[in-house]
Amino acid sequence: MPLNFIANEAVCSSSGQTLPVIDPADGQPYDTIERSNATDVDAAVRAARDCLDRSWGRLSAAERGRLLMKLSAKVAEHADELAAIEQRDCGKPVRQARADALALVRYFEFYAGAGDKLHGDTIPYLDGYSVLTWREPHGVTGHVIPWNYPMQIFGRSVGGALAAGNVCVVKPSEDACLSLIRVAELAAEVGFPAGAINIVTGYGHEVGDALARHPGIDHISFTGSPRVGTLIQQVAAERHCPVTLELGGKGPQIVFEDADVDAALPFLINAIVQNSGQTCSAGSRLLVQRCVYERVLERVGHAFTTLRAGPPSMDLDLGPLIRHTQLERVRSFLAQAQADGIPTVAQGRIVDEADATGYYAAPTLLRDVPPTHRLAQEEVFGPVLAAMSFDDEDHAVALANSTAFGLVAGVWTRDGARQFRMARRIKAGQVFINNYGAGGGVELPFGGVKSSGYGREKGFEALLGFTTLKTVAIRHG
Ligand code: TXE
Repeated sequence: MPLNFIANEAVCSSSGQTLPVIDPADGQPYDTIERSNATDVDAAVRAARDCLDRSWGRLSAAERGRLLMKLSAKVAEHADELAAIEQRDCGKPVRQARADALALVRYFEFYAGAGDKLHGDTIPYLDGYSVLTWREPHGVTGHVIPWNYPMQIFGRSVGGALAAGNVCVVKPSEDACLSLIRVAELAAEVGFPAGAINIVTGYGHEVGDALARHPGIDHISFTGSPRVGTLIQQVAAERHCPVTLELGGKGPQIVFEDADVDAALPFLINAIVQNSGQTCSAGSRLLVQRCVYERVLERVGHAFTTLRAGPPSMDLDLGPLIRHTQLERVRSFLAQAQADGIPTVAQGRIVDEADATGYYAAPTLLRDVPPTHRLAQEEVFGPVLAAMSFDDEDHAVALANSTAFGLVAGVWTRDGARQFRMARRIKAGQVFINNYGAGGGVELPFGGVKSSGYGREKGFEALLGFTTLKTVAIRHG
């Protein structure tokens, strides 16, 4: 029965109500979380502000970094425990859950060493003046986190915010809260002051909305659907609160005729299979040059037939999807494909050991998907790969840029000049050449253009987003 975590204490919600925690592997409830509301958000924001004023805001960047490093080490000690929690809560295969825990370790480590490298400039100005800029924290930052990579997204968002000198109020997804509550407990154990990290659980339209509206929140980081991103942006705009939005994508994986297909294959598969396709940076469109289209589809199709979905504990290629509605969503895309005559090239299988009541989807490769079809335009957020062919570079660029999204793209070609041209012409926040980093790379700035959102997380760039710049002009004498 994990409770909210406010000011380093486990507390019940003011409503006294709870929500069930469902195991995606069998659809059964096995725990509860608090169903919080605006009153609980207010308590968390007050605790955070108090911490900022009395404690966190008085620490040097080096002292904050030391605490983050301790937390990194503590999370590493508890990686198996956290992975086990995440495995059950999100339905992640063992390897994925463990990779997520280790990514969290790495985020805290990275930001522990980064906070004291943030500095401003001195700017030449009029005679008799000294002008300098300071990087200051926003203050109390709000973090609305989804269910697909709770630990990773917490690490990249909260890690950066804390390192930059902010204190945090976190609203995890109602579908995946448990690991983050445990991480907040670990933070308290290593000496984070009360109020530096606060977790308030519950529904988005109750807790998330209250967080976005709260006048004590100075910056909001949101990762989730474009629909909710728009809502948060609107609410935040009313009080001119800055937001960072990461709203998903429709990543193209582009294979030219000179590509090393042997090298590409595992990346092409992993980019859509990782976390059962529930990845914002998933490579969900496969664009292949026409002259090698059949050959590449045959290879990818064969690989798909070997994929297996099953119980997370079996550590197969895929676990279940997060919840029933997500499975329904994937099924509706596949039904539409069938109704519209889009051919299925290959499917993986769901193993017999998988519970019939679990939320399993077989990985599916579709071909000749019309570029304007929903399957080529909308984020399925499941293990469905939409293949289509292109004639030349211009055509590949046009297809790659033809969706509302622009988060991540992959390009496979041996031609060095083309690598650069493609990297320049693709409208996305990240372009991978001869690799595809679905979600990876703590050091690499990450975020989108167009409907994928704005602002950057990960890497040093994220730290800048968690600060505001103050210009100080001193006239001497
Ligand atoms: O997202 P929501 P859902 C995409 C993906 C998926 C679709 C729907 O395509 O199929 O979104 O997923 C909180 N005010 N992504 O419905 O609702 C909510 O509680 C404030 C891509 O799960 O956007 C949760 O904590 N907050 C994505 C978070 O928003 C609100 C990851 C995300 O949930 C709110 C997840 C409100 N009014 C889904 N309503 C990615 N970019 O990785 C909900 N929330």
